[in-house]
Amino acid sequence: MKRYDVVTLFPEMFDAIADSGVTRRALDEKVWELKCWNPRDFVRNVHKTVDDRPFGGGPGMVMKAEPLHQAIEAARQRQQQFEVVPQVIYLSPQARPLKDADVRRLSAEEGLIFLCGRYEGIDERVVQAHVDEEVSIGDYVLSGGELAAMVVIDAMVRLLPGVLNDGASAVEDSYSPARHGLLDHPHYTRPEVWDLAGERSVVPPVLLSGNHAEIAKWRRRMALERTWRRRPELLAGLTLSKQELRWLEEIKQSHQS
Ligand code: 9WO
Repeated sequence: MKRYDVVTLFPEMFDAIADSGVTRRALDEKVWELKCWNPRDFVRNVHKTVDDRPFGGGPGMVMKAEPLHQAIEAARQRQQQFEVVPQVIYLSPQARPLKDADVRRLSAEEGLIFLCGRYEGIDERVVQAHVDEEVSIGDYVLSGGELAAMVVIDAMVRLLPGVLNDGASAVEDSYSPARHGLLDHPHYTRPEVWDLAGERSVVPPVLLSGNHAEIAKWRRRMALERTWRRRPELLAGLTLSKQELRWLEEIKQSHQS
């Protein structure tokens, strides 16, 4: 079982992954566990102050070091019971954005502690003392690290054995865009003909043909076309087959006309 501890002023936010979808089912099946620690619970004074004004002046507030330190230590102690020595991850826009390879690397860890900041950030001495890795989910600022932590946890958990249904996970391994480096192909389901405001909207006939070799080729070609149109820079890192290079030429030709 993977063990994830989260240090956050807003533990209720994590109900979003604990109470819904495949992440919830995987929690029920003890594929992973989640324990939140609120720095506020480690403050002794009556006002439960977890933030203070920044040294040097300026707007906003900074999360105080001691409550964060106490919460991180509590999380470390819990993991130590299971003989896990967890890395501490700080969710921050001041980091290199996460890639699929990072998600796979982190999902291989037995336990992790996620540190979620709020306000203008956390006292830098906590980063120096505890943080092993800073992770960003993209170049934008959020109201706090919580949504980013949930993004990382969701992405890791779905990779764990038994989390996706068997068909899908088997397919994942050979077909995922991350593995083959292409974006996904389009998807269709019933009905074959959908009435959209009086217009007949149909499914590509090849998908109804029952010819699985042709279907696989169509999907691969659509994935290639989408990647070229939307994320052409992804193609640079790939080794394409002769067939795929032929398709790519056709795609470029048809784009010009
Ligand atoms: C910057 C800033 C500048 C001027 C005024 C206020 C400001 N707040 C911040 C800021 O970076 N706040 C962060 C809020 C402090 C750390 C936690 N917060 C956070 C994490 N926002 N966005 C993230 C995040 C994490 C991972 N990937 C993308 C965004």
